[in-house]
Amino acid sequence: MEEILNSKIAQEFVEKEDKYGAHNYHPLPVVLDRGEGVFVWDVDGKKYFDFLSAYSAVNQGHCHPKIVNALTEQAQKLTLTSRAFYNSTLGEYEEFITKYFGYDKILPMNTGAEGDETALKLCRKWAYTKKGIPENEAKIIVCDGNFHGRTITVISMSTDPDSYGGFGPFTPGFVKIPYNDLDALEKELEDNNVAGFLVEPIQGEAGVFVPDEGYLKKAYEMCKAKNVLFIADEVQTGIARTGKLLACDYEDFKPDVLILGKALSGGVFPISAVLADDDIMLCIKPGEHGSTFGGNPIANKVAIAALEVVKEEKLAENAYRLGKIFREELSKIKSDMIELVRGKGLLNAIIIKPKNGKTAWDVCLELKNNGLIAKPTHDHIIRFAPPLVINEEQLHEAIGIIRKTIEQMS
Ligand code: IF1
Repeated sequence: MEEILNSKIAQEFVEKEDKYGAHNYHPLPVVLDRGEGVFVWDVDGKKYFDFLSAYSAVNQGHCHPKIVNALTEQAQKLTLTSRAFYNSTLGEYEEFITKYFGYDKILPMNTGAEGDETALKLCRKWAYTKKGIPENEAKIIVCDGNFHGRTITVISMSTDPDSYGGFGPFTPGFVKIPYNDLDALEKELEDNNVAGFLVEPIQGEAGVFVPDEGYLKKAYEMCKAKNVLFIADEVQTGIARTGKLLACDYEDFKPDVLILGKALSGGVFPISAVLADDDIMLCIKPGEHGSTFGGNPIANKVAIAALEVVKEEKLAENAYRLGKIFREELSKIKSDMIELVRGKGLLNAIIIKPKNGKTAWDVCLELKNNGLIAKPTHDHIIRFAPPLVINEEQLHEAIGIIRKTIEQMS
């Protein structure tokens, strides 16, 4: 366990987590206590730029007043009814979000993984009831390097040993192809038992892997030609993160099934959603799927507020404009530690070439000491994803911290 430099207070928090909590994470040695907008403070009162945004769940900024108010108001009225009964907030939310994204219906869930699981079940059900694939023969194509969550079926699709190692046996029915490879997709689509293609528009965990221009639209067209559902996992890339409301919007097509999570709540509550039109969504009949908290009154009100903030504060436009500045400025940093800068909107990453034995982790430790927190994905990539409410002055200050840190270490 890493020492927390010069802080006995923080050390006590770390030791308690270590003693009483599962060791399923290796956090950066910082103990966060408060958040507001683009900033977080640790237990010693030190202020940081948050350049992870809880893996793009806090796009609207920490503790956004409008979203927190929606949470607290509803929490004092009615928190949970289960779906055994109707409630006075669900229809309002369902109408709001389906019109917001342009779909007939939503199936409300809680975590991103549940959103992906729901989409997989929906796709299989559609395959058997509408496409006529023989029962239990449906196949779903996924991409190498994918990340869709941590449940057993979802890791059954994974190609990352850290995600699936030691958790078998795995759910069958998945076909893996290289990401950003239309020839490989075309070949697999020849199989009449293929029901769907599940893909992240940009692979976040893989290190902000942006596919070629036109890849997504062409893949969508190829799926349509073979009566295969295009399922977009926008849990991380959605809700304005990449400079458009959805990353798929860059290529102007509408996924058959859309999966949302994370910033759907602005980071104040676990909320996910699957959206689809009636011919797909109505394949699931009453009693065939659900969850205790799915579509709960707090989530419904929080999600409406979180989505209103995205439009009211023009977060997609801000992410688009500031993302260009961020990549331009980072590309100017003179250091052979930076191999590459890539991303879209305010979902970016730098590929670090280790120097003097220093890795991406060491860079993140130095960034923390200089007032900016981010976390490496894999050993050599640092993802930079600040809240989308960041302004240009704050962005330049943060870039200054990154530049100073990299130059110090080079
Ligand atoms: C962890 C990664 C990011 C996701 C996409 C579904 C989910 C995620 C595209 C599942 C979740 C989180 C999970 C979190 C770290 C983080 C992550 F590094 F794991 F891959 F963001 F890149 N689809 N991603 O990115 O959503 O069930 O977590 O609500 O597991 O450590 P969830």
